[in-house]
Amino acid sequence: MEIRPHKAGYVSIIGKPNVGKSTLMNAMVGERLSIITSKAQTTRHRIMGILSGDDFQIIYSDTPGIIKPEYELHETMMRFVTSSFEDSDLILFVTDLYEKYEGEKVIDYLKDVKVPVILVMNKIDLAKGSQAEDKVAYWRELMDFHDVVMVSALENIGIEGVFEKIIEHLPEHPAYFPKDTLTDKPERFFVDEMIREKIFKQYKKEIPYSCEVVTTSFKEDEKIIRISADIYVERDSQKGIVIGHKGESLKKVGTAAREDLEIFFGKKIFLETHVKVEKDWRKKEAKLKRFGYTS
Ligand code: GDP
Ligand code: MG
Ligand code: K
Repeated sequence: MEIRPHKAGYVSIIGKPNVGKSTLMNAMVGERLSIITSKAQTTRHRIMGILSGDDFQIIYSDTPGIIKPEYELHETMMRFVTSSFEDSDLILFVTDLYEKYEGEKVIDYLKDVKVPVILVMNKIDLAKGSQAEDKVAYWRELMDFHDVVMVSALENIGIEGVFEKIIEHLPEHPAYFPKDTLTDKPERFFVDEMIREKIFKQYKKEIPYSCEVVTTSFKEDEKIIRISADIYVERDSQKGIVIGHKGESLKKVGTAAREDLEIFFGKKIFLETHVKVEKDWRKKEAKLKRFGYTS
């Protein structure tokens, strides 16, 4: 048997809101690791899903999408998008049947990046006639992509093909993370994301973007799962808003999250949330700690 060299790298999933980036990442990683909601741009952070095998490790990041600078631009978000271009080893540029023909703007960014870019045409389950092929032809006119794949992230069509292309274009490199990194505590990761999703539904404007959720305890008994989570905000004023009058806003978030978690885990959930005010670096440290990277 041929021995393949170990490959590893960071794969950025980019594209406009609602083209299906989160759905695609989840289809590839096989777990619901990032927020999927019809509300655009809920992903502030680089959310990583890590997929490891004997001879590969793919580290996915799900970005907030390419946003026009004049449209609802949060400077930090744009910086984040750009930095994820620069950090990655491979870019999956996701588009769908419905993205308007104005690709030139995106291509300006993509032409400058030095890593391979794979075009992923998503939602082919909805394609009529040669719609998907026509769209692909349009994009290929604009840029010479390293590869093109047509998929339906929702219907799980073509996902294996994306995976093969990723492996093909990834650099030879040892694993970046221990191979059991996310299989270690996927439940906590999932709880974080679920609470974050409810925060996005509950609060307006910048509040969701200032929140970070860290599940601090997850104890599963035969009949009930007891979960504690900290919600970090940056300022006292935000803490007040998150908690709400007589705690009602936070209660709504907790109830909505609990209901979905009960469906997901198929068990009764006891969910406790605490709101904490911490500076940015503290939140990052808390995240890292949870994955065991700092002492
Ligand atoms: P993102 O904003 O790019 O992360 O997009 P999402 O993954 O949140 O998906 C946006 C919407 O498109 C959701 O309602 C998904 O269910 C839907 N969607 C994603 N992929 C597909 C697909 O392959 N086919 C269809 N029909 N819908 C999809
Ligand atoms: Mg998304
Ligand atoms: K997302």
